[in-house]
Amino acid sequence: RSTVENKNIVVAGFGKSGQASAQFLNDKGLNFSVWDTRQDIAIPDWVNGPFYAGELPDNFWQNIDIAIVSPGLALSHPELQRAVAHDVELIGEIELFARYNNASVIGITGSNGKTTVTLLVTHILKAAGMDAVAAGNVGTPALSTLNDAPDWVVLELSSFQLETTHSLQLEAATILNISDDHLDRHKTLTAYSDAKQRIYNHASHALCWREQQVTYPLPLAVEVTEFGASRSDDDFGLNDNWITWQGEKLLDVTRVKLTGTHNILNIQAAVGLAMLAGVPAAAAAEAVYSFEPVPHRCVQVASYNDVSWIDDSKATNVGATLAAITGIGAQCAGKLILIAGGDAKGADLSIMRDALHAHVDILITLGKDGPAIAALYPEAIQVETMHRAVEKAYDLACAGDTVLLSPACASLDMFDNYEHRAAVFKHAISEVHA
Ligand code: UMA
Ligand code: ADP
Repeated sequence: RSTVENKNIVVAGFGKSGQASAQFLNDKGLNFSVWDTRQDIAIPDWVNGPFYAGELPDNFWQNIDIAIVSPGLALSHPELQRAVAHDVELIGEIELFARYNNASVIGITGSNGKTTVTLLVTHILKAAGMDAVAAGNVGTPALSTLNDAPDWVVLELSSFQLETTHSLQLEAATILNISDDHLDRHKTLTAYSDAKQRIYNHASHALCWREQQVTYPLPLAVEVTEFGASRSDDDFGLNDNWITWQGEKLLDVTRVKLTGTHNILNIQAAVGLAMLAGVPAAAAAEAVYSFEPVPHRCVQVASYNDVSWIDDSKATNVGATLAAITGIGAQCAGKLILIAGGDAKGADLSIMRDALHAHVDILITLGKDGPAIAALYPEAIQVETMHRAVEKAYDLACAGDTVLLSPACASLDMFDNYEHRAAVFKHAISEVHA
């Protein structure tokens, strides 16, 4: 395995991954410098090496061998292009982890469902008595798992992380699904999907969605297990509210706390990954019943006058919102009132048109790309603030209706992040009801 000893290293980007990388190099007694594009970044005492905030000096890259690049920094950044021209090796925090890790690793990527599946696999492994931790894009940098040396690391991997990962060995890996996301950075769906394909480069086994060819390894050199929400005698299938394994009933969907067809796929993938880690199928299925839904992903947060308020603030792309409106639209007895909008990150929103017409009774839009969503639907109500959106929904909802916040967009045009957006939504509900 190639390591980073005796190299001139720069940590590029000083967010969570950059700080974890710097801490790791510090602990190893290695020299490094740090660069962040933000001028106003706070520099902690423990960083001994040079710290560059904002502009880099001329000829900076001349003596650098490796840059550990944060996922938030685009590889197309002019400074990183300059680095490439100077033959600097660009790797990410995940690649650094891969070069020093001894645990068995499961890798999960996809446009939607990564966090849910990552936490569900970890839950199943732990329930089976295994020493497992969740890390990666889910929030805990992968490098921070090296100290405790667990037997298993369940890694959520974003396309940005995969772009700079080269040698990660995975016992099992999945691309759950692919839909438009992050096109502001990746530019084309092919480039985005190619980044995701990198997860299979050194994987022993792949879990793929039967209905989406792009989730399969290309070339098909890896052993594949398939999942899908339709009848099948092969691998995972769905039959009368039962998830089946090789045609036999395995898991009763009505006993699970997660809702929606998309979560059936997530459960199949998670159970499949856990089985590949050695958990017997029946034990994996049993553990799923006790898994609590992850906040901000299609979770009911209030219920007044028989109106149900659902927080799906983590729906930051069109695929997630389509899953929510088709799943909830099919179940909901009364009207479905959708609150959507924010920053669409360059996605083609028009693919939502048919589903909006089929499942949504009232559409309320807000944010930067609110008008583009409103244009898909006659008589959409456009508002300026979340409070106004909630007020409108409250006035229009009757007993039996559902109000769903599922923005199909990132939150950064109006909020700090999707958790903040959810908090403002919840606060507004309690205010209008008071
Ligand atoms: N930034 C700069 N200049 C820099 C470096 C960063 O402006 O030099 C900005 C970025 O544009 C971004 C922010 O700082 O707005 C944070 O970026 P970062 O690369 O420093 O990110 P980290 O704090 O290291 O967090 C990253 C992941 N963030 C991103 O991919 C943007 C976190 O995923 C992840 O939990 C963490 O590593 C640990 O692995 C977050 C995320 O939003 C949840 N991921 C995207 C998503 O899920 O859609 C991909
Ligand atoms: P990620 O980590 O990939 O963003 P999450 O589990 O955090 O995935 O879910 C993000 C959003 O996607 C939520 O709105 C959730 O309801 C939705 N979602 C989860 N799984 C799927 C899926 N398999 N297909 C479509 N949407 C999904």
